[in-house]
Amino acid sequence: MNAIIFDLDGVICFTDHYHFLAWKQIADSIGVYFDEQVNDRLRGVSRMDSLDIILEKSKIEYSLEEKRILAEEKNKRYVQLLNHISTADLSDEVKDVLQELCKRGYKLAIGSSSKNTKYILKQIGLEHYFDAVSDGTMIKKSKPDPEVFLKAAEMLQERPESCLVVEDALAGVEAAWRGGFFSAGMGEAATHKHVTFPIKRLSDLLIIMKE
Ligand code: GL1
Ligand code: MG
Repeated sequence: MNAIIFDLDGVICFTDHYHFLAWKQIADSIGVYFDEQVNDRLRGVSRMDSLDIILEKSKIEYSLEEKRILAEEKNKRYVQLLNHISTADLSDEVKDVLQELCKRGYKLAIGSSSKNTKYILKQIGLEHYFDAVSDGTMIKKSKPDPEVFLKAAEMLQERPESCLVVEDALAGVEAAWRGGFFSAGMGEAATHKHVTFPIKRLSDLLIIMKE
């Protein structure tokens, strides 16, 4: 393998809770039940697809325009929460693993469904760190479709079979598998039947990826 493509939310940084808080405020405002279990299904899924999952529990049908307004409102709240993150939110483990993999000669990329990817990378001080950043602003279909990872591989000028995708979401491992990538899955993603390497923590990558 020549390259590693990292998911962002839940792998490089812990923005998951902010997504949860922002979606929870929206769900509460329209009286729709929302909890951590529903939130787990949103991992790796685009903003509009996430909203559709939340609205499964709604008794009311929302028009496309109403949904656009709700999604925009969620994003406004999420971005407000993101204002509080900084380089202090980049863990030592993530920093050390990225540095070591870079030293070992691997190309490093981001493959995230989030349209806020560039902003988050800037906030945590990784704006110029990756060889490629493929995100929600560049794709038509979010995970479990492999588009975001295929785009990253293309930017890196690598074939999928030369890349490892690192994920915390089932939809992310599914996308990696569909695209012909190897995958390392942590948390729930470690349980996917097609995950190549189930891992406990990010530093396990240093065992998998040779020096
Ligand atoms: C979107 C969704 C989130 C989450 C991320 C992927 O982020 O809204 O719920 O699934 O994609 O990690 P964003 O709103 O930042 O584009
Ligand atoms: Mg994730």
